[in-house]
Amino acid sequence: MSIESPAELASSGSLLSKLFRRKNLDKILADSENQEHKLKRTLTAFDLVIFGVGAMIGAGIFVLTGSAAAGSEGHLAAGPALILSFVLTGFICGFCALCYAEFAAMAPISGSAYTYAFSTLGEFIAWIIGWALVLEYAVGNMAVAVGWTGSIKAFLAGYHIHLPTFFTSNMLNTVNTMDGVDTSIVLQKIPFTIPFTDTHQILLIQNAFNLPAFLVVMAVTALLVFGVSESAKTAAVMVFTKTGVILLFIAVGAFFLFGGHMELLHTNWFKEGWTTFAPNGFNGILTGASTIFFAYIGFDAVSAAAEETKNPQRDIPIGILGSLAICTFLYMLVTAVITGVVPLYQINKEAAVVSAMGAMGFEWASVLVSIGAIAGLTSVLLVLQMAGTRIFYAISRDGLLPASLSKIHPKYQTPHICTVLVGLFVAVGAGLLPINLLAEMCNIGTLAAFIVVCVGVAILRFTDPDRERPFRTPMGVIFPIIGALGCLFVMTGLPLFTWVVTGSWFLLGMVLYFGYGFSHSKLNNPPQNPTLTVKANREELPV
Ligand code: ALA
Repeated sequence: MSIESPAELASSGSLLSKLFRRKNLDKILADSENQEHKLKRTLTAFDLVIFGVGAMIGAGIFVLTGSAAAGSEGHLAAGPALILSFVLTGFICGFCALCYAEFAAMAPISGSAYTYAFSTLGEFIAWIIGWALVLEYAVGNMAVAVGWTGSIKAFLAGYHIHLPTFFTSNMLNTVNTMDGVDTSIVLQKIPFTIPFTDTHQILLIQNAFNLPAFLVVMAVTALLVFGVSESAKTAAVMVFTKTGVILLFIAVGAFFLFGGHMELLHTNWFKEGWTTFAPNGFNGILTGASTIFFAYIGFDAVSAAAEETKNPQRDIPIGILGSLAICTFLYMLVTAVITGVVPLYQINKEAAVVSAMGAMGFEWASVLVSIGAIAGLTSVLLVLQMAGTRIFYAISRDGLLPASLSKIHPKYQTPHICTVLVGLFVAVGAGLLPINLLAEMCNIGTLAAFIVVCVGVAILRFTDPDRERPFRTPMGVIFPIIGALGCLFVMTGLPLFTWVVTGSWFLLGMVLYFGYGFSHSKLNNPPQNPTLTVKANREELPV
């Protein structure tokens, strides 16, 4: 593989060569081994599976399953065939997971897709992917926080406590005029049709702010500023709680469905056949797949722990593929229970799992499931928020964002400035924007990152064939290509409106890169004395 040194790059000068300047993979690996505060290798394969499950089970399954199965503004209902959407997305993610596993085992370093892209496809693509990952982690977390409020509301509703809409709803909402709108809460109605979506949609500005979502994000931010090990312990407890309630939900559902309550079912789709099972055929399944893709987001975060893993070459592939397999299986069963026990039109789009439990008449279990959902969403908030700040940190360390973002707090040893900034951004977004738009924007960002990882793995097979690959995606470059095409395919199921909003995000990214990153990149300013600068650059996180 021909890798240019920073000095060569700086002197080569042309715009194109600067845009595609690459970091040397061997140098990144050597730096990570030699750094003063080397990360401790303590994690096992089991820990990584827990980590992956912790990052995945959240708003996707607890909340979005509802709107994906029953349909929402501009989205076709998948119906019970949402089970197949999970299989489809699970397979596509599986191909991408193999690529992540190959990359992470080959280069067990932090920074995930951003770092992989920097060493294979060059700085410009790495920046785009870094920017896409911010979309994945920060905007994804806004969606999770909105889902968190939904779960709190469902929990309190169990005790007949109903919180006022003006501080539990988002300021911006897309609603379908066909659904009837509660005009009492609408202060300003923008009477225009959102272009590109169905003609009955309107965008509303309500006199509302999602305060619980805002507060929970700020609490998570504080936890992350004060210490990562505390956050990890908190997340582990929450992972066990949420997995436990998911298993409880499936067990109660199986008892309900097969234990003599079949006559109670409203949507007995396994008796009535395909039209009830898949009300909108394949289109519904595809739309469902693009929405619930959100539920799979997080397995890639396992690769971020590569530098802290005892035997990364073996354990990272197990962690990524194991957590993906477990979640796919659980998601299919949960969807079967929800759509088996609740009629499509009655599925609660704010808290699908919790209210399905209530529909089965097990009040005590319903309370437990709400607690599990709240714990589950909180752990996702923690993991994604941490991953998001680490990406910002890595980008700023490379000079593409201001250096102050990678400053470490002297006492808490965490990147406090970028943690607080990301926290504020996420908290305000969670207070203002609707969950579906947020989740779909997050999906586009993640799908883009997945595509780059697949393409990167394929490219490296040709440009660097002799590098040791402790884990190899089988069948040459076929799986990476299928993974990349699969992601493109899922992307096509997302509404055009989401594309336009996401496009604006990337435009902002371009402005930042050409306005700042391009000229401040560390590769642009190669060290005069490399030894000294490597030391200066070692402002690494001790986590
Ligand atoms: N997969 C995570 C969730 O569903 C992001 O909340």
